[in-house]
Amino acid sequence: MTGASKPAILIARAVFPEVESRLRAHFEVETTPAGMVWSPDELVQRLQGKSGVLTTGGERIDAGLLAACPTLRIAANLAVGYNNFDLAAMSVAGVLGTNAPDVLTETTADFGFALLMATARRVTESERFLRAGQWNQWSLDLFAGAEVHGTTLGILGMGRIGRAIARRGAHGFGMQVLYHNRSRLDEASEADCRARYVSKAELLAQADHLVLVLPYTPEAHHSIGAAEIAQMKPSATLVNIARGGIVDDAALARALRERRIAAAGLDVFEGEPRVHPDLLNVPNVVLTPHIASATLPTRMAMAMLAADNLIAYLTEGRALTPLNPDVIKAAT
Ligand code: 8YV
Repeated sequence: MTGASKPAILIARAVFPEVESRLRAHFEVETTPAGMVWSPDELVQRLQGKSGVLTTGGERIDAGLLAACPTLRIAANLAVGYNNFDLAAMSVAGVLGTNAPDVLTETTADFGFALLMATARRVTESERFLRAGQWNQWSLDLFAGAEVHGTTLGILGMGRIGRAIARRGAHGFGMQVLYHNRSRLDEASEADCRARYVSKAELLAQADHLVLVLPYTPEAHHSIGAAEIAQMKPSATLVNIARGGIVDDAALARALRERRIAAAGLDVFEGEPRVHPDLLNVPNVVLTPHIASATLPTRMAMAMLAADNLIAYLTEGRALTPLNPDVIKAAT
């Protein structure tokens, strides 16, 4: 393939050099400097004449952008979640969307458990105490936290990551696992992760540790707010590795301050990278900057999958993980 005949693509956030090289073998590539985040208008400008774009969850592909970027044929998301895509508008515009499932499942579940453990056992709160030079006395209940092994793990949203967390809880920590999901798992899957389906009300009431792993949709907005927190045990912890907006962050900060639940661990936030200021001022919350999938091998696999989707679609008209395959059918 000669340089002139290569399709043009944009990598909308800096990726690893190996991923860029793979893409350069097939495309005229415009990259984005490390640390740079394009505004929606800048993104539209950068996409002029481009056939494809590699996005992260931070770039919104909606009807306005699609109308202004008529050459675009595919947006490949470097994330399993794709609430930054208006898929219906993409299908109407004939633009394929792809995501990056599976390659991050186990790593993200590891982190869900890390955050659960850190939250229950007050890891960051006690570290702050030590670093501040306050460890000059000891008491029997110093940073006494919540038990994890043998307790009840609640999981809201039972996709691949939810099931991987359930397996860790059941097989590794002897936890009783309850879950609630839009649809119930089949018997074999329930047996594999030793999880029992319950109503959302029962999940809230029974869980000692509640982990949120559901995808963000408008219906999922504020799935956990003041009313839901009020149904939880005062000793419970809440972990959100799903998406900002699923939890009402202001209501959660209030509940944490008033000790309506024991503690929370949050990797995702409404309006991130901004964090609700009230969350920064309560001690019983562990806060991390959306890093659940962040190990180098996993981030590399996610970026390579996004790259391979761009290559497969723009050179062969197929995709590895299409979200709106109707677009492929319509194009052939
Ligand atoms: C991403 C995520 O790292 O895959 C997802 O849905 O939330 C994370 O793993 C993040 O969205 C950057 O694209």
